[in-house]
Amino acid sequence: MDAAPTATTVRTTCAYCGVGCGVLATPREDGSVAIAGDPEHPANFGRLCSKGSALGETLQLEGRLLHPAHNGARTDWDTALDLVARRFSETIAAHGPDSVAFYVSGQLLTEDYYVANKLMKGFIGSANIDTNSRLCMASSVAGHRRAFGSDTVPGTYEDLECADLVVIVGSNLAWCHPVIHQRLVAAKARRPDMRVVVIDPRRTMTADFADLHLPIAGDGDVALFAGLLRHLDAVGAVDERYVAAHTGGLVDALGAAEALDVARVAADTGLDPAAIRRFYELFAATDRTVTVYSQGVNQSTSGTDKVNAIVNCHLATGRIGRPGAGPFSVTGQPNAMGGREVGGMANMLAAHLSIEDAAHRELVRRFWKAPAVAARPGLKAVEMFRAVADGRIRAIWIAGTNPVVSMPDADAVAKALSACPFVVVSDVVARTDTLKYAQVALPAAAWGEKDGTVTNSERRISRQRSFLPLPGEAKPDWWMVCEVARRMGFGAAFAYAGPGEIFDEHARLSGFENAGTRDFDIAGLAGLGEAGYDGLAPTQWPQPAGPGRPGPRPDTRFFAAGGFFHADRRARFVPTPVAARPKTRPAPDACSESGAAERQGRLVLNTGRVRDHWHTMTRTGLSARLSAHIAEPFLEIHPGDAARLSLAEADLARVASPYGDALLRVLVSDRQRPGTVFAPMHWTGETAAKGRIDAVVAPRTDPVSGQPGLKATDVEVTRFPAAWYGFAVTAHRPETAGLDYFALARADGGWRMEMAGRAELDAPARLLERLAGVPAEGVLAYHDGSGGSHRFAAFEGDRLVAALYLSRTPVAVSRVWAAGHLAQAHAGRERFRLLAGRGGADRPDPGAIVCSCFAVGVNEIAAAVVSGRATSVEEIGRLLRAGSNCGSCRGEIREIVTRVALKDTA
Ligand SMILES: Nc1nc2c(c(=O)[nH]1)N[C@H]1C(S)=C(S)[C@@H](COP(=O)(O)OP(=O)(O)OC[C@H]3O[C@@H](n4cnc5c(=O)[nH]c(N)nc54)[C@H](O)[C@@H]3O)O[C@H]1N2
Ligand SMILES: Nc1nc2c(c(=O)[nH]1)N[C@H]1C(S)=C(S)[C@@H](COP(=O)(O)OP(=O)(O)OC[C@H]3O[C@@H](n4cnc5c(=O)[nH]c(N)nc54)[C@H](O)[C@@H]3O)O[C@H]1N2
Ligand code: SF4
Ligand SMILES: [Mo]
Repeated sequence: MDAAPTATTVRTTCAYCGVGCGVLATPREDGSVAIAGDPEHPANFGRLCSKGSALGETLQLEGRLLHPAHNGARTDWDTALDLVARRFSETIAAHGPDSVAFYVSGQLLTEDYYVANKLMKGFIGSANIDTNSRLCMASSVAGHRRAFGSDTVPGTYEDLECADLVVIVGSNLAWCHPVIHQRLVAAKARRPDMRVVVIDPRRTMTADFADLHLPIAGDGDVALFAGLLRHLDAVGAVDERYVAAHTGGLVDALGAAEALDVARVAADTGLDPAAIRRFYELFAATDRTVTVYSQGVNQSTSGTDKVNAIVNCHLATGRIGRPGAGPFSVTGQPNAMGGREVGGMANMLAAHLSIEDAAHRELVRRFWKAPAVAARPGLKAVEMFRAVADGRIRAIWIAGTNPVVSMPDADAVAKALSACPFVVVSDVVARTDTLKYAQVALPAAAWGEKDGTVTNSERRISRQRSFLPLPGEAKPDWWMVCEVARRMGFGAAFAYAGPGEIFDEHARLSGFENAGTRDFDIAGLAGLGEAGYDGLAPTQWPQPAGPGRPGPRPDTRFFAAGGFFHADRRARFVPTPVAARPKTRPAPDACSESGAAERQGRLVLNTGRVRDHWHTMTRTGLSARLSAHIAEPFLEIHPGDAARLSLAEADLARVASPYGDALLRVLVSDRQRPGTVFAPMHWTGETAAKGRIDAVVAPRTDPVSGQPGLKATDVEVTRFPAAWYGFAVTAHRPETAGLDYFALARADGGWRMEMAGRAELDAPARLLERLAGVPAEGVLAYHDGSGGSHRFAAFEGDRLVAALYLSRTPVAVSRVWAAGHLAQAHAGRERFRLLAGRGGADRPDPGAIVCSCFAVGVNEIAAAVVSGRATSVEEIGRLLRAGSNCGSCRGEIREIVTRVALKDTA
């Protein structure tokens, strides 16, 4: 927000999503760091979203893991590394190489990932290395490989800007890839003829901006796109020349789609036939079409078929690899792509080589001078943790991921780890749900401290550079892996002086005996030397060795003129069978069996993300600003379903499946499809009593990719019968033990917490003492005995230490207003206002925060519209600044402005 580059400014890349925005980080003398978008980075040209702009607020050392530990006691690096090496070696000696495993992450840097994969596949001789990318990108990888013969993303971000039609499938771009979304919004403003179609069961913020929203029944995508293929053929939109020259298998794919006329597609997708027709006609008529997709496609038991159903339509029309045309899988994590490049998944080999191919294995073995390369694929994430549970895997090292929160059937993952003979976890924070099960905890260098490369969704390799010293005894992940490798007797192959040398080897391997046979070739980036690596500018691959290297190439796209990576250089159409049953049941019918089931509370659980939190919140949870947008885990439910289940707004609901249960705040919303509910994936055992939604999610996987279907679990939803509800703000982290329900978040100057209990509170005043450690005596109190309402405020000098609001119904106090008091001094009168639970006319309640950059709330925006001072998003920006920095909230502001304006005229 406030950072003009200075001599100490470091160019780096955002820690969060796969957009891979360039960041300028400027450490200041007071220890803080100013953050700004890098105007020269081709992913963002200076833009940042709310999470990126708040990076500076997540760099504090409080809560960091700073020393190695063994069974909870501090130890030194030598002891810890010796122990890890010894236990892994002993386990391998006794039970074979497949008895050990690594579970890593798309948040590791390419260099970390490369050495972990090399150690497991080349030197331990097992392929039991898998990653959270299995939960994220595996279906896209599998779909690409089936169609293209390689895991290639053909296009670039620019394609979205020059397309005439952008189809967004199962992707909440506005919240999850905000800078790509902003580029798209800007392009549509320049070229209003551009059309945007969003296919998502929920009406998301992304759908709000679309010309056409198709609220598809969950997992209806295969039918929708197979039906589209049939339509393209029927109306003569197939590019016969491209199909004949560069592909194979169209006839079979059309055969599989034969029955899918619009009526049948409507039945399978729950969509209006007229809307389906409109989409099909638009697609058929628009040459420059890009189809963007992410987790609504990948995280499904038919995920790989969904990918191929989409890709089929682009191959049939020859719309691939040309400006403004192509299928585009956008990646989630900052280095999801780098992980794929180094082959860090159980069914891949390094450098986009294939583990099933004996010649490829031999090539890698020679290049690495490895004793043996794993001869068959290893266990994929879900299967890997099952193997931990049943004792096939007896030692596991988890790095850069929090599976006790993020894996489906997460309670089973916790149980497996608690029974595993040896668990190593490297992380940057000291308290995570997974670290609880670690015998050995290894402190990793965090963003801003570590150094290496990441690859974004459009194949662009960028440097993450350090601008802070390593705190405590933290070390980069690549160093830990190499030290363990050395102690296991493989020192010669892991003797790197730094990440630059690892990158160099990775680049050389990509070009080794390649000669155009593999898509991933960055041999042109080998031999950069230390200075060249340090200064490496963002570079898209491929970058083969040769004249003029490295640098921008005339065409950074793939496949416009064929050249696929199957042996015959042709692409394959993959016939996609229609999913057996859409996951969203038809609207309840009083006479049918399913109607009866729904009345009993059975719904389909969809899960995903919110705008301002990142995954398990170990970093975004540190920022009060980001936590203010959504501070509590919730269950979004359609008004019809809510009424049927007697759930009111702000009630608490229990969501249960045969795997486990969660307790969430009810959010009634017509954005939700009837018959389905949505919950965020972010809350953990650290931040909520029962907010880990993956405890509920079924571990069913796609048969090809092994990716779990995280967006479709049959659940039962019931009202949690709370006897009391509470809200507290506290200056210190409150005690949460013994609470049936809590959700804890940072606030400016302290914490804020929602609470509820099943049993009556017999001594409300004691609760404040338990939570905040303040003696009940000397606390300001207000009781309305008949209504069961109690309010307390405790001060130290003129500072508020804790305020607590209790009620028999969900507490109505303004959260933002109450939390705002932690950072203020309080004179006498102000103290009583705290008990009243609302501000005077001089301090109106801003309402829930919409713009996190400038902390502007919904009430302030609405008031500006009502008073006539603003009638558009732009005017709100000029008046209140809201939406004028990162722009992530502009969709929400637009909605508020429209809603209030409509009410005003009604
Ligand atoms: N704010 C924020 N941004 C992030 C992240 C984050 O944690 N927070 N994480 C990053 C990561 S790792 C990832 S993978 C990406 C994920 O980015 P997205 O894929 O955009 O995010 P999700 O919210 O998981 O899911 C996207 C949408 O899929 C829809 N969906 C569910 N089922 C179906 C279906 O059957 N068909 C269709 N068509 N749609 C369906 C959901 O309703 C949801 O709106 O975001 C990245 N960016
Ligand atoms: N129900 C449901 N579940 C989901 C999803 C969903 O949509 N729905 N999405 C899935 C997807 S797409 C993803 S990507 C996963 C994400 O899930 P996770 O990967 O489990 O989530 P994170 O919170 O990103 O975990 C990263 C961990 O690594 C630590 N860390 C950060 N930087 C470093 C580092 O440099 N080194 C080391 N060693 N550690 C570091 C962090 O503190 C944190 O504990 O969740 C998956 N789970
Ligand atoms: S879009 Fe936001 S989270 Fe993603 S890389 Fe850019 S600034 Fe970071
Ligand atoms: Mo992801």
